[in-house]
Amino acid sequence: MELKTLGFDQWFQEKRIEAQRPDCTVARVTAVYRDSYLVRNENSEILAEAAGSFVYSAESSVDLPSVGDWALVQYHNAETFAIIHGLLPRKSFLRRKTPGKKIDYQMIAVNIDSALIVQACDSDFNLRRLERYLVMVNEGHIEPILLLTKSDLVSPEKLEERIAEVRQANIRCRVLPLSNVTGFGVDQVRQLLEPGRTYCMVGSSGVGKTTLLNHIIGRDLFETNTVRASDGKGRHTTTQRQLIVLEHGAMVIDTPGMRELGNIGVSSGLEESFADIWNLSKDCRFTDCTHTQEAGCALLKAIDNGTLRPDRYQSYLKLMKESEYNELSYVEKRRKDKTFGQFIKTVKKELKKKGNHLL
Ligand SMILES: Nc1nc2c(ncn2[C@@H]2O[C@H](COP(=O)(O)OP(=O)(O)OP(=O)(O)O)[C@@H](O)[C@H]2O)c(=O)[nH]1
Ligand SMILES: [Mg+2]
Ligand SMILES: [Zn+2]
Repeated sequence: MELKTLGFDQWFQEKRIEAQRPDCTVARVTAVYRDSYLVRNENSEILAEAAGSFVYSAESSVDLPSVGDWALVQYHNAETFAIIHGLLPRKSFLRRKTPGKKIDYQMIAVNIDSALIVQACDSDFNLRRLERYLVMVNEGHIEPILLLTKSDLVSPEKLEERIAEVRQANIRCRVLPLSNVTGFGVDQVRQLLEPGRTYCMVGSSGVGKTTLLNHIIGRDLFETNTVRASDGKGRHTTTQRQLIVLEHGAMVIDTPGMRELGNIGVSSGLEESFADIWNLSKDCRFTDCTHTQEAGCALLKAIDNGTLRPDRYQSYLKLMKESEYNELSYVEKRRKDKTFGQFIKTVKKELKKKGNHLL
């Protein structure tokens, strides 16, 4: 196998030269464990550890190796073990904000060409969640593809309806319906995966990501999430992100289902995901229009005359608000949080005065 087959193209070749580490070779990170990694090159896939100096120079966890990274490594012990000394710049990334107040990101995977956003056609289907995924994917400079699984659980009419809903929301990515039970659509997914390109599956737990991957591989390589009859709880749910190379050369990263995406903290992805609204807003009278009450707001006007759907407008505003908060500087955030803290204090005081001793 050549490095090219693993996605090492001209772009990475240049970055490798710029890195000026002739003492290292390159290998792709295929899995991340607590203190170690799996790295793969043209010959093997072996365990690796990060060099202390490299770990200490990292400013945050985002700078440490992620699944999909191209690492600068040195091989030891007859090439059975490797040390990672650095990373090549990333071409694209999938990240999400970690839950909690602190503005911190968690890398899901990097150097992805296309994201396979997986939603089931049954009750899991949710346009708002889909929009969030699209923002995340667009922000990371990745092509989105929507896979609608479990088509066997809905009528053909319902399936058509789902796809129509996606189109009505102005989502223009490729949409592929499929069923892991009947096999419908699985071949189309297989054909879509091109050799040398990296795909990352994202979506809620239980939508059938791992089942699809097993289906594509042609055997049950990975354990899937079966629901126990006794307590209704799932098991064998994916806990690890892993990059696997398919027989015909495409690479797929399976990820554990995400419970929630958290705040998105971006606006670049918003601009692309809501291109229709973005373009409309250029016609607002005021450049700092908040699109909520201003006279001459093009969005409000579009809702009035029926060219903009109110639910799409609402989710845009909601995501916009989250991203604006995230783009405040640290000091501004502290101030906002402090004001909120003071507000809580005042409320507590008031309640105390009224004789509520629970506080
Ligand atoms: N009816 C139906 N069931 C499916 C389909 N695809 C997967 N399932 C079932 O859904 C359950 C969950 O599938 P998984 O592949 O483990 O889901 P996952 O997305 O990998 O879940 P996490 O690893 O938790 O993120 C399993 O019981 C599958 O058999 C489908 O197309 N139709
Ligand atoms: Mg899984
Ligand atoms: Zn406006």
